[in-house]
This record gives sequence, C-alpha cells and structure tokens, in this order.
Amino acid sequence: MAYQTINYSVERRVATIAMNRPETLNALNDDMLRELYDAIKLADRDAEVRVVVLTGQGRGFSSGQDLNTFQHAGEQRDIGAHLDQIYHPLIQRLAGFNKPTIAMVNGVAAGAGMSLALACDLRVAGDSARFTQAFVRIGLVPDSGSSYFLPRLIGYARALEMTMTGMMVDAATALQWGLVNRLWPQDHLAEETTCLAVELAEGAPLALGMIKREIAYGFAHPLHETLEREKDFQIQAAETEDHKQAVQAFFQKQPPMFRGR
Ligand code: T3D
Repeated sequence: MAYQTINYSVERRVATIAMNRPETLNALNDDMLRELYDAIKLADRDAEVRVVVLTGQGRGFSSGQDLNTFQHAGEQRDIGAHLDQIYHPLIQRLAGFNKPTIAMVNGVAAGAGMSLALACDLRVAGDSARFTQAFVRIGLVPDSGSSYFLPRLIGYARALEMTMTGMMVDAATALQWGLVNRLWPQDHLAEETTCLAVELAEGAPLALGMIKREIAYGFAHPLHETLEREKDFQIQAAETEDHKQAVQAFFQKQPPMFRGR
C-alpha cells in the first residue's frame, strides 16, 4: 500500500511504521492519523508481522496534533467529533493490538504524539528524546489516552506535574521515571531497537499476546480475579504447539522455534 504521510516496511517479522512529516516534527494531521490506523490494521492482519515499531522520521518522534488545523478551522472545528472519530479508534487499536509494540522515540514527543508513544507496550529512546504533555501550553487538557497511561507509567504525582506544567522531560529523566524502558546513545538507537524487536519477534507469539492482556487485566482487577484470568490464559498457553515444542527443545538443548500455533 502506498502511504503519503508515513513509511511502512517489514523486515525480520518486524513492521516499522515511521511518521513522515519531518518538517513539522511529524505533526499529526488527519491524513497521517488515518494512515497510522490503516498501517496498524495491516500489521495486525499480516501473519508474517510479529512486532511493530512506531517511530518518526527526522529529528522528532511527533509534535502532536497539527496546530495548523486549529489555526485554519477556527470556531468551526468539532474537537469532540475529531477525538471520537480519529484519535480514539487509533489509540484503541494501538493499545489493543495483540502483538508487541515498541515506540522508538527520537527527539521530541509532544501532546498527542506523546500519547501515541504511551499507548505502545514499550518505549525506547535515544538520548535526543524528550517528552512534553504540551496540551496545557495551548490551554488544552490531555487527550488521546495520556491521562490513562501516564499515571500508570510514572505515578500520579509526576503525571500531574507533567500535565499541569507542560514541562519538558529529558531522556535521562524519562528513564529514571520509567517513562522509557531503555535509553541508548542516539547513534545506536535504530540498531538496538532492531535487536529488541527481533528478540520479541522470535518469542512465542500466542503467549506474548496473552501476556499483554494478562498484565493489563491484573493492573485493573483484584488478586482473586487476576488469579482466575492467569489460570485461563495458562490453560490456553499450555495447549499450544509452541509450548510443547519449547519443552522438547529445552531437553534437546536446542533453541525453541515458535510458530504461533
Ligand atoms: O482532536 C484534536 O485536535 C485535539 C487533539 C489535540 C492533541 C494535541 O496534540 S494538542 C498539542 C499539540 N502540540 C503542541 O502544542 C506542540 C507544539 N510544538 C512545540 O511546542 C514545539 O514545536 C516542540 C516543543 C514540539 C519542538 O520545539 P523545537 O524548538 O524543537 O521545534 P520548533 O522550531 O518549534 O518546530 C519545528 C517546526 O515544526 C516549526 O516549523 P517552521 O518554523 O520550521 O516552519 C514548527 O512550527 C513546526 N511544528 C512544531 N510542532 C507543530 C508544528 N507544526 C504544526 N503543528 C505542530 N504541533
């Protein structure tokens, strides 16, 4: 499929989706938001793809909603409809995706651009990465899932500080706060991210999909319900060919080969 505002490629079972409006630090206009949605759907349906990396071309990850939209549409703009129709389906699709997702953050991630990174399973960063909940700086409030994901990742107090001040958080602080999982020198970012993505792509795909849902469930439910959910998933996992083959491979002192069955 030919995209205008993103690049999409698949290599070694890893789909890379790169936002591609570098002159605006990958500001999100409707074309890009729709193409992101389509690309994630494509990656979801492609059995060859086991992991998705989301990133930005140029010196930024994403500067958030394209402010030209506000400038040009003025009073006419129905922001609620825009969130309902464009942002919410995208964030739900990204967060509900059944394969591991990694946001590879190069440079700035601002506003809804930061929300996209938050909706991924893992965030990895180069030392140029920086994060801002820019919304308040233009008199808006967090949207596109930021107020859901941010306190879960960095805690209530830090989430309030980031959203109320619009402060810029640098890469080292992001690592310390748990906003990013890994931090590498900028020159190594692409290579190290590929290693991590390929490691996940070689993992047990069915188990990885269940792990995502299990951890999300455990975060929102009491222990007794979580134990039940873990049991259900474990029964399903234990029935997979992948599990049976991996146990055999262990005793044969061979690496497991996961086929997603
Ligand atoms: O449904 C809805 O619409 C509601 C959804 C809202 C979600 C949101 O995301 S609201 C928040 C929107 N984002 C922002 O407010 C961030 C605006 N940008 C900035 O604050 C700064 O650009 C950054 C902190 C992100 C980066 O600063 P810096 O100094 O590294 O770069 P810069 O020089 O400001 O930007 C470089 C270019 O990108 C510049 O264009 P120029 O002057 O070279 O022609 C700048 O205008 C452009 N740019 C940056 N951000 C945006 C943008 N153009 C359009 N929209 C942007 N968001």
